[in-house]
Amino acid sequence: MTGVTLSHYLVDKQRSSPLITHELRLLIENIATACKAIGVNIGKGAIAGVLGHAGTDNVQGEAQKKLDVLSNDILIRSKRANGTLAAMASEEMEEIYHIPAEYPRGDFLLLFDPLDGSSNIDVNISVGTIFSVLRRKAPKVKKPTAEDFLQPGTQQVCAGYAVYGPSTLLVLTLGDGVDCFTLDREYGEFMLTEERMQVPEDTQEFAINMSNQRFWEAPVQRYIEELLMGSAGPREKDFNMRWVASMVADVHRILTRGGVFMYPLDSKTRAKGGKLRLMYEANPMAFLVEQAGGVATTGRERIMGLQPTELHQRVPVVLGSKNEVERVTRYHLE
Ligand code: P6P
Repeated sequence: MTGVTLSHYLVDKQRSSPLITHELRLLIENIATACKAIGVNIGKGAIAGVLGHAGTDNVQGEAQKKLDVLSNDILIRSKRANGTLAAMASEEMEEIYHIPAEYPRGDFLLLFDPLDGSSNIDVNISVGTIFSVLRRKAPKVKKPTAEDFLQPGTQQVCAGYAVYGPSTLLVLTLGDGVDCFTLDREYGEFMLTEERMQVPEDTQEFAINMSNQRFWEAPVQRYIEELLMGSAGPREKDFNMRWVASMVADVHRILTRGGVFMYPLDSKTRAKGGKLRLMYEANPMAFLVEQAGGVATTGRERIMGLQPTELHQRVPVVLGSKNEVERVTRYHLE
């Protein structure tokens, strides 16, 4: 086996940056191990009897898939004893998860969407795990509360995702660029396969759920209409559309070849503040996209600058190629 493993990469990072402590390195390796286990279960699919609904709903009121619950359990069980975390929060759990008294507590707060895009699971389309790491601000002696998690995205010390597709990839930022690892299934190691991913500033590819068109606000109507007019319209070039309905898959495509991803505020989601969740979808993805030279806004303001008000709050998301996201944001502000 030649190449740089995730562990080797993290040791090098720790050597060059005091910000990467032993605990953070341990946490990231732990997350990677959990993602490997999630990937194994996804890969087995029907054979392991893990497809279909769990028969329960999550805090969002969405029907949970068996793999949603299983992925959440894997992440919780694999992290609670490693001494790096003060607490955890998940899309699948209403309340934060406190580290049981028998285990040591650490200074980090871990947030995750254990299986994003799980509606695609039963039709064998790529899904992913999204995670975000914050440093706890309150003194260690105090029992963690949900308020400890309510920090702006700029406070993230690490963010990333695993995408379970033709390959299982782990894409990671520690605040110094975005690097990609491919799982070598033979050795069970994540191998460094792409360094310093960059989002091209321009693109001819957009991602949005067009079935919501009649609910969009005027700036989004205008922007998409111009794209659809192609070379005959004001943009004077043709555009292509992709919508996987799995944010991890769409964002990975954008980190790889550019594009603009939009889940904007619309009349259907306005009352809830949007569709996607700030703490464990929008913020980690915004961190990755910005670290790769892209831009991530709500359509009106920088996502990572938002002061969260509740753990499961939702926000509109417009992210990807700088010049396109800035154009969408400009239309909103005109
Ligand atoms: P829609 C998946 O449920 C998710 O949270 C994101 O991964 C994805 O981008 C979006 O929702 C898809 O939403 O309305 O197209 O099903």
